[in-house]
Amino acid sequence: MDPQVAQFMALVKAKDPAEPEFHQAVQEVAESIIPFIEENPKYKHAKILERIAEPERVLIFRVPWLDDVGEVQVNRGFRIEMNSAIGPYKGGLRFHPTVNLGILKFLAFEQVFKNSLTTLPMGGGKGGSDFDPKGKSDNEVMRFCQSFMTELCRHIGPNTDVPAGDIGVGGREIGFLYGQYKRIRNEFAGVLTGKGIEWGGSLIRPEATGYGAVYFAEEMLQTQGESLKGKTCIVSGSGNVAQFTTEKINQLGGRVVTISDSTGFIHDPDGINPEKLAYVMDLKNIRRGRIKEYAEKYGCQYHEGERPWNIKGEAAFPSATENEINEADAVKLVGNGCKVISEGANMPSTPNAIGVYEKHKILYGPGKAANAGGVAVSGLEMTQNSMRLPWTRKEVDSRLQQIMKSIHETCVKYGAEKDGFVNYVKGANIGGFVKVADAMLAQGIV
Ligand code: NDP
Ligand code: 2IT
Repeated sequence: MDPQVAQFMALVKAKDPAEPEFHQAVQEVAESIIPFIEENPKYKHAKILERIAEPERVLIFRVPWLDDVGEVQVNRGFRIEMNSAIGPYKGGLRFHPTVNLGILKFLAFEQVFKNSLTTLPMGGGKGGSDFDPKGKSDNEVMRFCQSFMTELCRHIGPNTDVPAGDIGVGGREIGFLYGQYKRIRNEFAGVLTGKGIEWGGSLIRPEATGYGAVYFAEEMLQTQGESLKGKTCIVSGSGNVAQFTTEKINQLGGRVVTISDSTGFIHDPDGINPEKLAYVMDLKNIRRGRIKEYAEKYGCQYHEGERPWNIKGEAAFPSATENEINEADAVKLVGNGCKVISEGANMPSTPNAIGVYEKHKILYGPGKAANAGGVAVSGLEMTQNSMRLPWTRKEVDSRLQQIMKSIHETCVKYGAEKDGFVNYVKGANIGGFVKVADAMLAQGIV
């Protein structure tokens, strides 16, 4: 490791030794940014990187609620307000039993750079809870969301901090959270994004992360005169991002042969066509069942406890969770002829997996660039809320495509190497950094 990176990381780790995901996210950025700062000393003297790695504010709170049998349950709620240099804190809420401070800090840190890349005025934040929505009734989820918002509503606002969804937080949860905010504050405000279309939501927001990750893959492939048409695609996850990734790949003439959940993956060599995707959406969003049922319904293979990375395909869209592709998985993907990896999930590839992509010069779009379409359309939802005027599907989709194109251009601008290879990791990190860093310089030591 570069000695300056090692020195910086030693300080970060000494402060919060028990946050490995946060260290991982910070180190990846530091490896790109420290050489850049050496060439641009104004950032060094102002200790911009040191300040960016320290949240502006961290909120941790108790979330008590009553379950259906009348027993008291206690969860922990969090909101990390990471950086507000270029706009109000913005980022999702995650409800999953693995949630802890380190995971949310990694997500909030990534969000700062991602939001900057979108070109829209949004700072970075993230929050959530160790609450597990799986197996809970709608009423239990509602009571939990109401208790969570009863505390969170003191800290957020349309010009302060605007949460949205992430793992375990979709339309149902945003509805319950919004209802409680409105009741307590007596304000119909654009304080959350991912809202229902009847009450201030934006068309295309549910689709945006998946569509954006596919648009980004198309941009990367175009640099080599290729496209997704006719390509076999490996997708992980079967939630919001995986579903709309699959929908857009189908529309562009690709074939998705895998999807997964936390218990295993299905392999359907014929492809998950629109009819089968409608089944997945009903299974996951309405019936809240397991992906295994897909294999039973369509007579294809189900691989219990495995991830899909040993399946042959030319494009991969990890869309489940962090560190879901390790070095051995990356070797398998590359060995099977995978040419492009576009990350719908946040930090799904381990550092060693990224090393494999770089060694083989794979087109690799890291999450903070490739999945920025979700938060970008959240930004467009905020704009429409401010104007009190909704845009058409076509309008939002064309803006999303334009934003993904612009993120790609930024990555090329800062990440193109002498031999023409584009290092999208470096490009996204520096491209995301510059705007935030310049804003921080202008605003003084705050
Ligand atoms: P969902 O809750 O809708 O779906 C998550 C999917 O990933 C489910 O299939 C889930 O399986 C699976 N999964 C979750 N945790 C694990 C785990 N630990 N191991 C294996 N599988 C797991 O979430 P989203 O689709 O919204 O989010 C997916 C990823 O995309 C996350 O990394 C998120 O941070 C990222 N992302 C989301 C955005 C959004 O707008 N929603 C925007 C940008 C990034 P199961 O049902 O069994 O738990
Ligand atoms: O990781 C992410 O970018 C999200 N979960 C979406 C955040 C948002 O504010 O829409």
